[in-house]
Amino acid sequence: MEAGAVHKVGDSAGWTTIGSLDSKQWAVTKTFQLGDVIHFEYNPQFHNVMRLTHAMYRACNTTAPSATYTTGNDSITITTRGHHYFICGFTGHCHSGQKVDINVLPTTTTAVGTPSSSPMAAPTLPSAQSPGPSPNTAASSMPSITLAKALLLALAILGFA
Ligand SMILES: [Cu+2]
Repeated sequence: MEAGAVHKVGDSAGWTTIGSLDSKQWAVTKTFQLGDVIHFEYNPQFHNVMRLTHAMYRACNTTAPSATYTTGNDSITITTRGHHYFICGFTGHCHSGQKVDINVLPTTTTAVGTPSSSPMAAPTLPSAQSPGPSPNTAASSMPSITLAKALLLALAILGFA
């Protein structure tokens, strides 16, 4: 198996309550695949890592984690698809946003003995062709044009203020 990418949670800030809003944003901007490593770096005196179910993650319920990591330098390899929920188990930290949702998308890029390595990874879009613009579309799109004009006008006013 290919060595997966290593994702350091929170990037340079690490796993912390400081800038925790970025922690959620951090996960959103990443693409996770099977075999990738989620790396948590933190001060174990102040933080830990708990793996939870979705319900417990949402509630910041730390009573029965699936796993707990406490070294301050934890690497967790993702071996299953779907969501992986991690929080800090220290009181209040999860509630203040020290939680992360690692979503491994169901991409089929596992190169297990595929002879033809054609790049077929492109998503197949449903070929739902609309039957051409009807005369009604022009009329129905009028309000949005007016709205766009109003928005542009508002922006222009703001720009000149
Ligand atoms: Cu913490």
